[in-house]
Amino acid sequence: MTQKPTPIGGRRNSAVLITGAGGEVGHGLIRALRERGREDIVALDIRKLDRGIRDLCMETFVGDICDHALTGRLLATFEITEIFHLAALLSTRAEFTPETAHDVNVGGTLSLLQLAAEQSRSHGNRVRFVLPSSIAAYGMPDLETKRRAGRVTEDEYLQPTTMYGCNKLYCEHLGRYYARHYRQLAQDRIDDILDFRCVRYPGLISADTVPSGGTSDFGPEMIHAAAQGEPYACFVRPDTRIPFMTMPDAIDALIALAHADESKLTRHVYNLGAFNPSAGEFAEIVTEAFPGAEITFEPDKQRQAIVDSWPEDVDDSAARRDWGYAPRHDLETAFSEYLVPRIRARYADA
Ligand code: AKB
Repeated sequence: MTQKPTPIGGRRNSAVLITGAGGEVGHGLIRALRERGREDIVALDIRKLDRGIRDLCMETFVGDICDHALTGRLLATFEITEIFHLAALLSTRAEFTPETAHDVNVGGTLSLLQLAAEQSRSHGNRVRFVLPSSIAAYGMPDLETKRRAGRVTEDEYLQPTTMYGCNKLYCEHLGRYYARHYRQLAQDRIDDILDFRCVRYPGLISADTVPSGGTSDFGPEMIHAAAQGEPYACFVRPDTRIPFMTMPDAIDALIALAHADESKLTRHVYNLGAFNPSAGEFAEIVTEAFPGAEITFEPDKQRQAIVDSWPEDVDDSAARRDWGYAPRHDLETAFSEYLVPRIRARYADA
C-alpha cells in the first residue's frame, strides 16, 4: 500500500477507483485515463502492480476486494466519485474453483456496490459504477440454435453454463438493483443512489498482453504464439465462432460509456461487438501475417462446450445508438493496423 494519510479534519481527495488494476484491461484503462488527464487514480489489485502502472496512479493498494477492512479504509481515505470494477476470475479458471470464483466475482462486486452507495450517501453525489460483464452471460442451448440466432440482443438466451457467466449475469442485476431499488422500503432511502453502467465484452485481443484463465483465450494465444515462432494447438474446432474486439476499442468503449450523457442511456447493460471470425478463419489470417505459423486444432471437449454456449455474434445497436459506440477496428484493420505491427515489434524487441 502506498497510501498518504488524509489530514485530520481535512477534505478527502476525490478519486476514481480501479479494481483488478493489474489485469489486461486495467493496464490499458489506467494509461488511457492518464492520457485524458486523470490524476486521481486509486488502483487496487491482489498483486503488487508493475512500477510503470504504479507511477501513473495517485495511490495503489495491494489486497482483496472481499476484504471489508480494506474497502472501509478506502471509503475513509478517499471521496470516490467513480469506480471501474474490473477484478474477476475468468471463465476457465473459475470452473476449477467455482466457490472461490463466486466469492470474488459476486462477493467482491456486492461489497463495492455497497461501498459506492455509502460514498454517494456521504458526499451527496451519485458514484458512477462501471462494470465489464461478458458474453459469458449468455448460454446458447445448442449449436443449431447458436447458428440460427446469429446476433443476439442483450435480453435473449441468458442461461449461462459457467460459474463466471452466472456471476456476471447476477452482478448485472445487482448493479441495476443498487441503482434503482436499493433499500426500497427504508424510510431514509435515497432514490437512484448509484449511476450503474455495464458493457458485455466479447473476447478481447491485446497486442501487449496475453490473457490467462479465460476461454476466449484461443484467439490471442494463437497470434502471440505465431509471432514468437511457437507452435499452437488450438483448443476449439476451426468452425467455432464468437465475437471479439481489440483491447484499445474495449478501453475506449468503457470510457465512452462512463462519460456518456445519462439522459441518452436507455439501459444499464450494453452489448459490444466488432468482428467474429471462426477459429479457422482466425488461423488463416494469423498464418498469412506470420507465414511460418504452426497452428493445429486439438479441441478440448469441455472448453469447446463453454465456447459453443456463447453466441456467434452480438447485437450492439443499443450501444451505437445511445452513446455512439463505433469500434475503430474491424477484422481487417484489427490485424493490419493494430495486432500484426505491434506484436511484431513487441517480439522483435524481446
Ligand atoms: C473469458 O474467456 O472468460 C473472458 C470473457 C469472454 O469474458 N475473456
